[in-house]
Amino acid sequence: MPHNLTFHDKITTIERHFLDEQKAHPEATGELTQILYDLALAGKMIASKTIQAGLADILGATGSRNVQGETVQKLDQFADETIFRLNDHTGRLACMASEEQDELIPIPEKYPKGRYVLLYDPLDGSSNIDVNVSVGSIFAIYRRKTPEGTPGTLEDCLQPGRKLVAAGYVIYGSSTMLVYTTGNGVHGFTLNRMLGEFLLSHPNIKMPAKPKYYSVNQAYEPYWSPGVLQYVRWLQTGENNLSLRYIGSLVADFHRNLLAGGLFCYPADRKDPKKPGGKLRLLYEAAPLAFIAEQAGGYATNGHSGILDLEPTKLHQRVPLFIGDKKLAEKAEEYIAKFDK
Ligand code: P6P
Repeated sequence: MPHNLTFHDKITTIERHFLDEQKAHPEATGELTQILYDLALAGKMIASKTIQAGLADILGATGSRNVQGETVQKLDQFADETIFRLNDHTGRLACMASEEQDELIPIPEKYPKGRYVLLYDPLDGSSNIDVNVSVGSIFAIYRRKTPEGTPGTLEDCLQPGRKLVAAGYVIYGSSTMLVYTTGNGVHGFTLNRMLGEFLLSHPNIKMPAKPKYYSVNQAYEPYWSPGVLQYVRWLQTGENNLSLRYIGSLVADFHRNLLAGGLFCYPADRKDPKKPGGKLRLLYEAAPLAFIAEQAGGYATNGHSGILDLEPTKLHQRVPLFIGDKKLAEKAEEYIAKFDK
């Protein structure tokens, strides 16, 4: 039986869930609901391609033409274009930003500009696809700050996570799931491929009180600060009784820790001088996942302060990330404050 569902529970589609949630906000225009619905549709479209990824070699490698004569795209390019094309013409967005695009993505001149801003990582961990490891899409939605009807600007994108109106991810794994929050709890939906419907399978997700895992790339140990090293050593003690699980795919690691209880960290390291602040991105990776983590009873920090309180300055800025179990994440701030002068 799926997680915490019993036989007689009603069947709720994601559309029905979005509409029920919208009822709780009488002032809602339905625009945010529609954006979420379009992102669920994007998830279905990307899922349909990820399950064929392994066949690219047979059906045609990236950039070549497959047996149907279609040009085979890199999956992350396909995911990026799918999310853009589902949202560029709807009149619900002022602008977008994607991990795949260096600059802010304007809404084409011919289309109306809306009240929201969508930031997304279309396919995080795409290098894992070739070895059949779960990957995911991550999205963050803000209300615009600049005047309605005008093209969105960087100011609309560079907002702290506290201002998020919605955040979520789609994980393409043994099953396809969409997990999201609008600040009223975290809810998970599993894709029924036969119906093409996301069905509510994980209502009101809360991180278990007793965490089971910690996730970090131990190979970077020689490049960590003293505080991070002491913190990870503490995670490994019998006091925490944790197992190490590290998939190397952020959404997969985060999702496992969300459901089973655990702490994921990608600390700053001295390994790559170009990435002194860790590898992961603030706007469309750390902040949306931090919103979900906090709504599920967890916490996310850069080792000094809450991820959701950080004021972004650049679209693709990186940030050290300790996210998941609240007590374990808070401890990272203690160790770094104590050992990193
Ligand atoms: P490393 C995947 O490339 C990714 O961006 C995240 O999904 C993942 O958590 C991280 O990088 C893994 O990085 O340096 O441990 O291989």
